[in-house]
Amino acid sequence: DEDKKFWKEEVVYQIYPKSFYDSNNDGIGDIKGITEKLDYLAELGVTMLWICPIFTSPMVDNGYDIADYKGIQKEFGTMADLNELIEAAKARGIKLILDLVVNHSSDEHAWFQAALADAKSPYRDYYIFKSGKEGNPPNNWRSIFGGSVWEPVPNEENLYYFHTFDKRQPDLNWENPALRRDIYEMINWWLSKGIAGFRIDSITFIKKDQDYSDVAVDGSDGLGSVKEKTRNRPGIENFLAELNRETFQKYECVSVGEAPGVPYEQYDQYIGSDGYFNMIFDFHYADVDVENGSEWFRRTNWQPQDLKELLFKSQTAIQNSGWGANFLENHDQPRSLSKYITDERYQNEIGAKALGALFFFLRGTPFIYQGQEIGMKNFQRTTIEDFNDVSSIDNYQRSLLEGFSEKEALNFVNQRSRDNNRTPFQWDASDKAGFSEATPWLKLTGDQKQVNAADQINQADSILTFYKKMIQLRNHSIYRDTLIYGDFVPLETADAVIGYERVGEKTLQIFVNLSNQKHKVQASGEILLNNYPTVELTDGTQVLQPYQAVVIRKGEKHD
Ligand code: TEU
Ligand code: CA
Repeated sequence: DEDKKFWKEEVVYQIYPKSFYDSNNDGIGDIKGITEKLDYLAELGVTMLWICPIFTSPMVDNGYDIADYKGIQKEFGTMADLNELIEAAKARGIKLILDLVVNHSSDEHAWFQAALADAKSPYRDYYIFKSGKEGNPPNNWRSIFGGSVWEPVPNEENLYYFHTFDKRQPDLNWENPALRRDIYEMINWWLSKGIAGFRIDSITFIKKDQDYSDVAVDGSDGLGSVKEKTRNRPGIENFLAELNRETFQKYECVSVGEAPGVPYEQYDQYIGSDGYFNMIFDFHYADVDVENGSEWFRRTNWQPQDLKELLFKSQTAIQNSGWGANFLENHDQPRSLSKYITDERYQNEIGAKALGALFFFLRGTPFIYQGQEIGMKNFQRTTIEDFNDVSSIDNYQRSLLEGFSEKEALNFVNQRSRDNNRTPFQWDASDKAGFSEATPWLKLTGDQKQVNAADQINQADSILTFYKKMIQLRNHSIYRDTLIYGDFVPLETADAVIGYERVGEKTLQIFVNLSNQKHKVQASGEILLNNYPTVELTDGTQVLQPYQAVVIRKGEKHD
């Protein structure tokens, strides 16, 4: 069948290597640490790992600032360690995808160093340099991590270089064919090494409007968002089509685009049969709690039905065009339990399983972020000093600049900080949570006595066991074909209940009550998964308890 693809059948697990497992007790997670935990991952049932950047880097943005695309960052290990991981994973039927960060490099990359050292170097055109205007930067664009996108070039009069993210992440100049050739060569080098593919970082930012003209000011810093002029801009189609043609298309691999800012009308171009990528992440629903994904103080008062509408819109659009990458969490998002379960009393097994069922059975490839499967939560920090993430520090400062108090600013950052999801994985209840014997690079949440993998492994009703059951149901049961390839059909329910069907050879129904009130739903049939011990049954009507989630085989119960 034309539509069958290996990457549709995977269950992906995302690893933030710095925080997964520390094999040599220096307080920093590493590649050997992943290899040591492969049995845990195989037991869970995941079939593919996405590992965040492990390449040589000064770690300003924890590896999203790459100084050498073909080197391994020393605290993560060596190329031999990576080869060993690839082999050991393969032996367990687990594939590996790596993170491809090609919108920008580190300022320590040899290309950028050569560009700075000599105005006549061919590498100058690998980056974006421009002259200032009357002693000011070339324009008023605000970088995503705060401040101007323009950084003065040392020792050169009135010259600036461009960065969409941090000033230590200079953007690569995709207008230059020589740069593009070098990037493709590097990608093919990795794909030839036997990795299964890539998650492609910030890829919608590679085309900049060439007029470099000012945007409307939208903050007290006198700047306006860079996104307007650099995210999914006209002309990007040529770069993305060429990237696909010169690299991914030549391999039996998977390409997962991080593609914020693409309207649904353009999903055909991105994920259609000749699309640039096999699948992309859709952020429309993930940003339900904030107006603007990178300015956390612009919060919304979202309700479950808002999430439902966004999710249904997303699923419908993706179904019309191609395939999607489904997620609740990643290394840029807060913990889903803290974000989506608004009644704190249910930020527990009940809430975690409800969210699991909600996202895991959507049409698309599910991505589980490390710690999600044991119900890890946000960590409230009491001082800005305890944050590591560059964008958290920027959002704190911008909140102050916009007139919020220190307390409010800290609140915003605590709610949305990327450090929420970057705390070390909680392997057990011990002092250092079994992550390391040393003090971890980022503070532990401290709740490892309540939330840890060791306690959940042998517990029949744990969150971890529920995740195992979900994976079993999707990939190893008689419902496999329906859950992977079946259609997505939204159901009419009470506002606070999200209900949908997967319709294939069989029909399954998923109902999730996202409120602390009871709600009735029209459903009958065999219950395959349930986050409560029981369910009230009354003639085709089920009463869902607060945050109850059920997966039902539609129809009469039969053996
Ligand atoms: O993120 C891209 C991106 O658009 C981010 O601005 C995202 O919206 C933001 O982090 C939310 O606060 C990718 C990576 O996932 C992120 O970790 C990197 O910092 C960023 O690119 C730069 O490489
Ligand atoms: Ca280590």
